[in-house]
Amino acid sequence: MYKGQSIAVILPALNEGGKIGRAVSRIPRPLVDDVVVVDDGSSDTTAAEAEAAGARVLRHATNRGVGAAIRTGIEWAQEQGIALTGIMAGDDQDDPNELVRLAEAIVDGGYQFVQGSRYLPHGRRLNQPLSRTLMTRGYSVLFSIVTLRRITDATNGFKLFRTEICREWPLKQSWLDRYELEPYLLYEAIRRGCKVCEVPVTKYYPPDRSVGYTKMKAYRDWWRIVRPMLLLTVRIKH
Ligand SMILES: Nc1nc2c(ncn2[C@@H]2O[C@H](COP(=O)(O)OP(=O)(O)OP(=O)(O)O)[C@@H](O)[C@H]2O)c(=O)[nH]1
Ligand SMILES: [Mg+2]
Repeated sequence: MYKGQSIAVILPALNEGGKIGRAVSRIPRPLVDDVVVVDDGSSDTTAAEAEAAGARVLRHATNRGVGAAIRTGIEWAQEQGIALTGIMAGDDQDDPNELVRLAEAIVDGGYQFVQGSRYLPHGRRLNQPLSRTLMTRGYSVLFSIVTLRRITDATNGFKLFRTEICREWPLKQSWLDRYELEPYLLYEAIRRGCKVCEVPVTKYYPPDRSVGYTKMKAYRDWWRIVRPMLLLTVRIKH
């Protein structure tokens, strides 16, 4: 709860055993009222670890994709009447203590959708591979051109928004089931004239390169991130 506004944070997770417990337990309470892990058909200890760390776990029996998992979380927050919904990485790459900055921007600053940015002044990225820097920077330039709005970190998964803003948006489309949903949310927030801002946050990558940090497959999943802005801009999708 921040100044009387309830907050739920959704962590989509696929086989994040060894990481999800820490990601959940670092989330500050009582700032956050509900931590919701959406376990998307994991075959490891993700659900048990998340529960033991104090999360509410919503389970998909089989893998449906990160977008489908986030959608499940958003629907849950809408049903519960939660004021502010956040999304964070289930692989422990964000700093939950920075959530308060996002809440301030909404409750004190009057914004409706707040996107975390590792590239704003005071934002940080630790151990980030060069390939990630090139891709996330390049993507954000393209995103800024098509939305006519300067966005420095359009692929950052750390965000907080007023739950109500997307109640009427067509989120249930199956083409949004994987990596498409998150950029879709940002694009729609801008296109529909919501008050959108970025705030500086930190993104962590494991210093040891042998520890996996991503479920993304090159090309296939990058196309999934790119396609919402292209297809919405040329109005092939809505
Ligand atoms: N529920 C669900 N979560 C997924 C799926 N694929 C990935 N995730 C989760 O989404 C979160 C982010 O996924 P990553 O692939 O690491 O992508 P990212 O952290 O946004 O970006 P990078 O680490 O820079 O690649 C993690 O918590 C993953 O477990 C999926 O199919 N279903
Ligand atoms: Mg990751």
